[in-house]
Amino acid sequence: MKILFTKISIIATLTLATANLFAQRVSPDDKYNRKEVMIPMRDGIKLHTVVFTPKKQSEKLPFLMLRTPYGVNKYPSPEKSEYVKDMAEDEYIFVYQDIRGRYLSDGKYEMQRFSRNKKDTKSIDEASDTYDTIDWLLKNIPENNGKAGMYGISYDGWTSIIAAADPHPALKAVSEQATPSDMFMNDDLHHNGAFRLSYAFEYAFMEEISKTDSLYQFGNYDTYDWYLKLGPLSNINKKYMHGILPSWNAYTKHPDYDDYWKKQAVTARLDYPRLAIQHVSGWWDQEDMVGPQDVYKFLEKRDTNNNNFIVMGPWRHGGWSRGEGTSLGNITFSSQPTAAYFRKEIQAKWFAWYLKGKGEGKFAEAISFQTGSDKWKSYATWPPKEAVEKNIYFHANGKLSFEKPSATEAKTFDSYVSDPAKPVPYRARPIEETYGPGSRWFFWLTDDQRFVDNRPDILTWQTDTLKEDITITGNVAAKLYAATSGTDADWVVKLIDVYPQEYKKEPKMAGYELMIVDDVFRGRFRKSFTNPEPITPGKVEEYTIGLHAADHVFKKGHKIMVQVQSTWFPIIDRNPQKYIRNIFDAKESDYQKATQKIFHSSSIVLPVVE
Ligand code: PG9
Repeated sequence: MKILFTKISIIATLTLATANLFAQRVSPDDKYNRKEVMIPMRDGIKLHTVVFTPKKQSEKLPFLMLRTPYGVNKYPSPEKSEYVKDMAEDEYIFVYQDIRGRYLSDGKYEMQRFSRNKKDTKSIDEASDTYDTIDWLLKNIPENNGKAGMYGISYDGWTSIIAAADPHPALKAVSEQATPSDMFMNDDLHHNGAFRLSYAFEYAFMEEISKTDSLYQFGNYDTYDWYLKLGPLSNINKKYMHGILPSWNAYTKHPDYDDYWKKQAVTARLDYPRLAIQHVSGWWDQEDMVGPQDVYKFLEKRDTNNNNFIVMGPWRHGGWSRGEGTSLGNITFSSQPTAAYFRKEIQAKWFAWYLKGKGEGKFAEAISFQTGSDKWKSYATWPPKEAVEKNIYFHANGKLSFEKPSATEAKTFDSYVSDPAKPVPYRARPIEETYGPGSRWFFWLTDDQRFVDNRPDILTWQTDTLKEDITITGNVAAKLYAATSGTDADWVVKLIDVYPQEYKKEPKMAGYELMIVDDVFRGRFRKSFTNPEPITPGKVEEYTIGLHAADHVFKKGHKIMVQVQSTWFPIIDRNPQKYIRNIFDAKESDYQKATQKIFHSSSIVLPVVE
């Protein structure tokens, strides 16, 4: 333990020093002046803030603010940042702030801090810190026009939407991009109650071991191996962390959907869109794909003033912020610069209208880059009403078709043995540390699924070659009829676009198996996420698994494929397959093999647009 603490304190010291080393040097050709200020909050804590104002300013300008746990000294003059350079040309006062307790800000950091008790006037939260910052900026940076906007990706998207939940009156527009919404149901930490082990552990370490980002030193490049050797989850604390990561400790105490998760959810903190809100989501976002769609949906029901918008594109987590966006992993989008288009034509125009009144102010309710056809689309509602639900069924002999199975066939099944000692890797090994050197984490959702084709613990169904295009736009769900010999089970379902075996357009893509939507469901939560229940061995149960939204064309000549499996490691922890009240308390001997049966009455419910 002593050795551990010494190692950790070295990391902490090193990273604090490097935070300053990375401080962006100011260059004489910058178009913006830069100043660093410590802004006092209502409880006296000061937050480190960098303010960029144009050297030549033609009019009073709005603030555009980003609040982050990841350190702000790295940001260059705005015209040199790919993410905001289009907006920098339009001129704004750019504000970057280290949130409380991170990098050069004072105070104590709490990951995704809960909302304060407003009756206690001294209490604080991220919304009050934003409020106090805007108040200070309005009074102390004279070149402003009295308006502020916020934007940011992921944690920075979350700080933006949380500010919108309890906004300063000057806050007029928020573009939340890839915010997590509900960490038990979706996004970084769990999916449908299944725990995202590698992400949760590595992220808690990265953020909580010191004031600046630090990677865990696994000493094993293939973390698949490390996590398998770890054994039961309790070994994280027993062998390595010894209770020093507050978030990890909280995860171990809240294995079900209790108030801890319910209160943390963004939608529990929002009421209606009091200001203009844009939600941005990537179809292959490996961290927070669902968050923006969830928050959009919640606010849309209460959006009487047409203040709520959504943009979805073919991006990984934050993929719209840099590069052209003509490709992702192995997938190309017909030479279309989707990310550059977003930044210039969507993001910049949206803020110009809401913060400066410039432009026409006409924005589609939902903008989506439809994959497969590779076309930008606008929709009056999201999901569009035109889509019709159609079931595609899992038949015997691996056939997938829109034809309903007969009553006799529906009673038959395919089966596999799921062994927690040999879990299916979620991406081809080596599985590098999530944010470690050479990590392929960022693209894994677009990986070719042929890497698991020959495993005996995966079932596959596929259609004949499609004779015409099939377009799906909206939410996809799996309806599984499944039984297990155990008392708990995970069900992973992937909907895959199989490219033709001969693909002259791009030969390296011949036969490629591209996941379009996918997710996991932890069986114990089939009746309630709050009160889990064991599964009766052998009993056929119905599982409805939301696979989330897609806007995709399965092209003529392609095939549609479905895969089902029960492990997805180490992104999802191993289900012991024996019901243990709290899986964080499971012993190694609790992990057992199970025989899984998937009945031919199962299907995927597709939102088909004719
Ligand atoms: N996905 C990261 C995160 C956001 C919010 C909470 C925890 C993790 C991120 O990219 O910021």
